[in-house]
Amino acid sequence: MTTNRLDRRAVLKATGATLLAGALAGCTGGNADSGGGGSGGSGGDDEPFDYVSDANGYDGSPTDATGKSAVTVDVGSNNGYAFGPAALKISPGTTVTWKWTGQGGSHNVVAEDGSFESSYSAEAGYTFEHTFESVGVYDYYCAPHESMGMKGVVQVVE
Ligand SMILES: [Cu+2]
Repeated sequence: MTTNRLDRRAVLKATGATLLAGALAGCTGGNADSGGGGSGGSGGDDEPFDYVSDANGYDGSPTDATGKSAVTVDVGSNNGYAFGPAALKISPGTTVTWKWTGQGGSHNVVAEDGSFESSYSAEAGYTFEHTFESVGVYDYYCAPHESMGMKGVVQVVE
């Protein structure tokens, strides 16, 4: 049993190294002088949650809140450096309210595509909201903690 546990840890370590190598490769990949935008774009519909695959608190499946008019996401959940839930599925017209827990210091909420951005706050109870009108996948992160895995995604589906 002890052996199995050690094996599992070894596998996890190896996986982490592979992910890191992939991320570094991705960075240098942008040097290609093809002139055009990346063929991958902002991620296909087939893998809308790729962005949060390494996000803190993401358990592999999004929270389904489709059909609700309002949803709340904790800012600073888990160990303080996570969005809770990290992945959310909603319907068009839903208002998402990010609510600061007060854990983990100063956070903000920044959309990758620039469609929304909050101020910084470290205060419990601080809120920021955005209403998602259009179908799509909206990746976002906390600027000071993005590299630590404080990332989230909202998928808007009909
Ligand atoms: Cu943060």
